[in-house]
Amino acid sequence: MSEDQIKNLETEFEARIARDEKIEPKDWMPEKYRQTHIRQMSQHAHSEIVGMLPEANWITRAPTLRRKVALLAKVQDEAGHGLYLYSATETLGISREEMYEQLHTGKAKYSSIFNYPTVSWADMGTVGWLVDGAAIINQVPLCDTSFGPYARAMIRVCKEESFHQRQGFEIMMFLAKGTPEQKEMAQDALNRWWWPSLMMLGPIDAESTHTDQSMKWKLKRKTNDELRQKFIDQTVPQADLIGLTIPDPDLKWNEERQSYDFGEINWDEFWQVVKGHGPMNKERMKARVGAWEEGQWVRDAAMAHAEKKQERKQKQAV
Ligand code: BYC
Repeated sequence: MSEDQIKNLETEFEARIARDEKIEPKDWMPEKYRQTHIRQMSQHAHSEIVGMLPEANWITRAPTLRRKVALLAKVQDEAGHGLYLYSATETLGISREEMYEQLHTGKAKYSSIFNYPTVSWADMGTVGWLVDGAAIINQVPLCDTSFGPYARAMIRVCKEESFHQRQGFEIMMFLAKGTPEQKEMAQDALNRWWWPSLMMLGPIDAESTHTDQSMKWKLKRKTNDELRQKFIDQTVPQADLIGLTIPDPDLKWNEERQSYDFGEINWDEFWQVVKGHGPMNKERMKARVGAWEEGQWVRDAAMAHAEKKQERKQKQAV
């Protein structure tokens, strides 16, 4: 293709983005657009899959049958989100094996938040309330992202996440109005998960390497700082409602901005976790790599069965 032809394609592509048209897998797209979508979407898929682990930790110890059923269903939903997202990413020309390999070798990231341990039942409340809560704030704008398969996957994912957020909040509400020990457990979980939940929305805009270009391509519809502020403004009244205290002495309503001012986030901790030095990074990777290796016989069996089926079909045809 000549340079002029590529320029024309680029101009037409930018015009389609400006008209808010969806870009579909077989449409022409700049290579960087394709690559940055593979990066973000596969990391999103990995987060859903690794994100099953902290909650799976409590399925056998859920306090009632109702809680166990709800938690099981939630963890299954997360698996479904991961599978949608892997499929959507495959439409960009990368195989699932390659994506897994990138995760297992540390080339691809997954959300920092899943490198923290879930040490009490109340953590099931904070994961649903805060982690799914932050995820919804991040993902609702993604329903309007420019790449069709990603936008469509997000619509269903958001509906399910919103249910997850409510089930987490309900756990917290219940504990907060329970015995003093239960309330203390809820407060302790909030103290541990608050700051990592703010970090989950990504580095401050000034340090975010991808935001500018991703906003231009309408991959991202809001910046990391905008999303973080929205999450804080939405969540503080919820904590007030159930009588829990956000662990930030600098948190204060700003009348002029009609938003909360908040304290300093420990970005050093965030980067340490992203670089693999969080409390649970090693364990999370061990679990995922182990699942991949132990599942080899299932993949082999499925392939052998498919080959036999194909052979039989060919024999019948002659
Ligand atoms: N953790 O330029 P930036 C769920 C990386 S799961 C680790 O701002 P971007 C759930 C970033 O990748 C939902 N790394 O990046 C599941 C980049 O490094 P690379 C998870 C992070 O992409 C189970 C570098 O830092 N949601 O809900 O413009 C149970 C610079 O950052 C993080 C998604 O995945 C992080 N937190 O913006 C319960 C949403 N933040 O790639 C719940 C989709 C940043 O250059 N993703 N980095 O090596 C996004 O919206 C965006 O990718 C982000 C980051 C806002 C996360």
